[in-house]
Amino acid sequence: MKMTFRWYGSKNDKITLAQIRQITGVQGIVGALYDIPVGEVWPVAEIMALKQEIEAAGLEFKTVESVNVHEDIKLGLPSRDRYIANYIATLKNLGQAGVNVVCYNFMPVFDWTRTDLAKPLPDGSTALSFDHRVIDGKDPAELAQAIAAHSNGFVLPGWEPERLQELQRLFKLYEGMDEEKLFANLEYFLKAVVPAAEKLGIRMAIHPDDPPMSVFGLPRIVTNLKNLDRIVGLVDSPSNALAICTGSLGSNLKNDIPAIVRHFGERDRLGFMHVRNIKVHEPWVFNEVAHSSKEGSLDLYAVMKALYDTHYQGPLRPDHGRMIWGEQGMPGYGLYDRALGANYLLGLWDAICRDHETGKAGAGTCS
Ligand SMILES: [Mn+2]
Repeated sequence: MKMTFRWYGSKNDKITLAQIRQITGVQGIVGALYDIPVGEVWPVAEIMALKQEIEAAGLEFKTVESVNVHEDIKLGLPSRDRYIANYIATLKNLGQAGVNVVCYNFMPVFDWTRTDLAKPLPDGSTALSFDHRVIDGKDPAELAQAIAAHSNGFVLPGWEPERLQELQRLFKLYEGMDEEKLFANLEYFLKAVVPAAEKLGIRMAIHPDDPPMSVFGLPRIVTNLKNLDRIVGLVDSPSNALAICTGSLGSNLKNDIPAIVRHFGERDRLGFMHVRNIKVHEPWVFNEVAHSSKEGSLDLYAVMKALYDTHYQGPLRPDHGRMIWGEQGMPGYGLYDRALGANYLLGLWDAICRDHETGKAGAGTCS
């Protein structure tokens, strides 16, 4: 397991690489080019510049999150072939820079969805939260306004004001789209992209839908063990891998996260791990919490032990954190709580690895 930290680049992120370098145990940056429109090729010079900037700070750059999938690919429109060719060109450029994990998602229209970006917790911190009752009966534009009212000017990815005007057009295009059609479009994409990724030594890692449920009537398929199994079966290659996000999948308590990690770890289909905790109050009512297992509904020790037992050696990041100590910044992506989260997970890992040295942890891999 390699501890990594997501960074939005010197133009967009007020957290610096120098600060991240001082989080004990963090080895790598999870980065992306944020200024390239979805569907366009990432220029190799810009990728190299990002890599050099990260490496100059004493960190590695091997994991990209995300190369987003153009909506036409998810919709299965004839124009998808051009966007798939661009996607493969981007993978080639990333491969040249030594990137070996590319995270992506396949959620129609929206990326992750929350109904409150700054829900106050009892300790005075704030966290992202979701309550299906806020969404029920609302259209996306109404919800976007409601969220923007208490989000310090931040918007959810995919909910940018200029994009909301496009929503009507997109929703119209998705009319008649069901899970089976979306699966078929994912299959078409993977059959084109995975062989190219395999040649480049890149693992494609699909992120679960967040939350793993249909929102606004749009289908979602990256939701549970059965569907994840189906996805890795669409193309039989270690480059057709998963980014298991404990907080995304875990918001449905029917998903047994340590068992899911074990299942795909044993099959060598884990490409990337997002490890964080959430507190589920009732179905589809949850908020994010500190990483500690005692704080939430998920057993993160069991997750880390499953990674050890299945010899996971890929990247892992603490994913979202709360906003604590008065920090102002991008919801979910402050410095302090993610740093605490990384070190909580590293503490669990160190304890497992101490047992490994004395033979008490059973067979597993600690590197
Ligand atoms: Mn995640």
